[in-house]
Amino acid sequence: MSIKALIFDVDGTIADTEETHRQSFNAAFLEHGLRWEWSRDEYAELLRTSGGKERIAVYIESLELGLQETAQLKRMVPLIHDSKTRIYAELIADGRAPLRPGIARLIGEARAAGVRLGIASTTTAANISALIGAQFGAAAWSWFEALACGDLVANKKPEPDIYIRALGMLRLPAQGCVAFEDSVNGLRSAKAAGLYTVVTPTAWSEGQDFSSADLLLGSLGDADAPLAGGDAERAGGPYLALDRLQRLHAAALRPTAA
Ligand code: XBP
Ligand code: MG
Repeated sequence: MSIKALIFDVDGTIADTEETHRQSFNAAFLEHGLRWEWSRDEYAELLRTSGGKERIAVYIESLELGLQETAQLKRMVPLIHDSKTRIYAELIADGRAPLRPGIARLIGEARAAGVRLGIASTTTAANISALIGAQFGAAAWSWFEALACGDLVANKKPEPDIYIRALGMLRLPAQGCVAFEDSVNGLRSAKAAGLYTVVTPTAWSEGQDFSSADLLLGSLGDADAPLAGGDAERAGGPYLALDRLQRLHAAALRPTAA
């Protein structure tokens, strides 16, 4: 099998979590006495910045306040983000962000076939732990041999650093791995690290430029959420099975005729 590991992005890919993130940001602002409230449209724009702390900082800059007030607010960012992470983990624990179609199935197929698993995410380990725990159970944490996330790298997506870190943890070359992403930042990060990349956009990322994706699907599909039309054609059926992905990945590795 040419695929040695599957490396999953988290937010938007494993589960559609950004609405819960948005609510958590707004609750944290309130907790810190800030009269900020990010609407869905505003948040969709702010999502172009990877990283919650970086996103808050970009928002503060957009307020165009005086130098002193801007600096004072920026000093609050780590505390605001800690509150936001606590609130998010509490919200996610109640199972409100279900796994996207095909995630549990494909992870099960990979485990049965001895294909290793990794995570490459911008969010924090605490957030990932809350989601994995809520959706798979705490024991699932051990399924993922590589957990590359949050501030482990200075340069977040779309830079390739987080995927390079995950590959290093797995001690695998990019050519032996497949990345799963939902956003253009994530796609660019995975492609820059040299990985075959499957993109399953969400409403938050629809319309972004996914032209460099190796495979673009509405979701990975499942028996109870079958793919149709072009998605089913590209996936080779009502859902993307590991053996089909294996054939697509192997074909992509073959040198194209000159
Ligand atoms: C998506 C992100 C994260 C989340 C918020 O991460 O960019 O910043 O929006 O989580 P992924 P934090 O790479 O998993 O798609 O506030 O913890 O950053
Ligand atoms: Mg994502």
